[in-house]
Amino acid sequence: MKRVSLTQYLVEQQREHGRIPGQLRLLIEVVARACKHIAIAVNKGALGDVLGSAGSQNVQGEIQKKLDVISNEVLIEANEWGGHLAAMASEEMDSIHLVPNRYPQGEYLLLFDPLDGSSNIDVNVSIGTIFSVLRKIGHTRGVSEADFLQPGRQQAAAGYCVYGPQSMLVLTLGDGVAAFTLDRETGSWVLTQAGLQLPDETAEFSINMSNLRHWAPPVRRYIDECLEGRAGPRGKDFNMRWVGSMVADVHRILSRGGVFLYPWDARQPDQPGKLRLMYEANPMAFIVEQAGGLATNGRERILDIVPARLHERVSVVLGSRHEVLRVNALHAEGG
Ligand code: AHM
Ligand code: MG
Repeated sequence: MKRVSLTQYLVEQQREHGRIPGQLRLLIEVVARACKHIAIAVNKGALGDVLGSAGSQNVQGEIQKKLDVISNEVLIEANEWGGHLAAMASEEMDSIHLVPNRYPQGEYLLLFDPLDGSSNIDVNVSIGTIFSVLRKIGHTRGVSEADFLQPGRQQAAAGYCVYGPQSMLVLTLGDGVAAFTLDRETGSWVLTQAGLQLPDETAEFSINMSNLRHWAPPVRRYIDECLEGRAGPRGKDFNMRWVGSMVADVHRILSRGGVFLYPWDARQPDQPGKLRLMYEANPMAFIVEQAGGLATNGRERILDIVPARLHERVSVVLGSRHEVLRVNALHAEGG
């Protein structure tokens, strides 16, 4: 079988469809290379002294793991000098990171969750990196946080890497979804699936059931209906999976269908949810929609939300169409 590398895929996309500007192509290649370095660090585990806590806290008050900090540094260093970026923002940094003056400034803004699924790092369960790419609007040299506050539908690209039994890169440039597997011997990302589509119908949901008593009525009702199985209103038995790494849960859903929920809950009533709009929800929503699925906060499309803040949180319901529509309908009825 002819092997198509990520580089070749991007060159062909650019040549055939004229879709990928040179800076965007470079950006994707640089992010993919950084993810390869993160994958290597993840694989070393205790042998590379990368497990455990870094002894610091991030802007959301969460304890940072060593791999959170290492992955953030790898992404920043890789992306600073190429001339493709104006600035970066990360779940692990309080404010935006400008490209230093000594480098040329590019047209794009890069946002990332450098190491998603932090609670799974030390237990050898799949974790990942999530990224989102926006265009900088306006041509002045200065960049501010306000430049980042664009709705997710304006993303130029989005992707994630999952560091699991295989390391995989899943990417959208706004025209479908492609998946690449890291060939550890050659160090190259090889195209292993193009035109990923998730099934409309599913019988598998993904939610942290331990929070059941804190959910709002529409979410409770949706899960109750699933749990009632064949005898209930849905007329079929559902299975459940919850890895606790969004990348791994979303990757499973892209691979075989399903619905993922991280809804608002009463533990933090003032927060719209746990997951972050700009680093987690938007890129995953873009990928899922490009694969034929839906992504909402129960009421509105995630990609239409206009962010007010960089570290804004959001409720997330995404995956196979029919399930997301059912959750939305229950919200519209008020549960
Ligand atoms: P992180 O970016 O700090 O790892 O947090 C996000 C993660 C998601 O990957 C996952 O879906 C969720 O948090 C799991 O949360 P919980 O432990 O509450 O089930
Ligand atoms: Mg995360």
